[in-house]
Amino acid sequence: MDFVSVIMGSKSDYEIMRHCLQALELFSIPYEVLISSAHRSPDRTKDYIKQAESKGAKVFICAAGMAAHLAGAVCAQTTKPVIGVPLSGGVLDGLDALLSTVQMPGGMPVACMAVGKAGALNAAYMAVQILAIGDKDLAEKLFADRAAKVVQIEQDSKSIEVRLPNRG
Ligand code: RP5
Repeated sequence: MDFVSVIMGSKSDYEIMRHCLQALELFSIPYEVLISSAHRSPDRTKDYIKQAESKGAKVFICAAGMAAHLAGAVCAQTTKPVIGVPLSGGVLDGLDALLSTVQMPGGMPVACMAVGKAGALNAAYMAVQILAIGDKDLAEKLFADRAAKVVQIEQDSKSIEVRLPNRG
């Protein structure tokens, strides 16, 4: 079965990454989620990638903070798309994780999302968009989600809107 694999470097990352899981659930995307670290459990991370690929993982989402090498370490083990989510938490407040995730060497891509909650959410959307390339029903769900956002913006605006009359 095709699924998305979500890996985070520590249990302390879960509070933010649950937003990613909720978004995958919104689109009824099967996923696996687990904790594995590039630094603290490198063998577990490497072994898992092979297992996940053999089970049908199509996209990997990797979230980590501080010296965030998880997405890069996973990229080294697979040619499936790897989406990185840099998380804040250290004294550099996510800038460390952002640079560690985004600055991959040529030929070894990680799609780096925003730092924190927006990045967690966007990682799920990016994975859904990748899967939707070959899935018309999923693509329709994405269009519907965008249309709902337009309606939401209009409703939110109406609740606070002040507009002056047009001139002339
Ligand atoms: C990273 O170090 C983890 O992804 C986490 O964001 C950060 C701190 O981990 P803990 O010390 O909270 O376990 O590897």
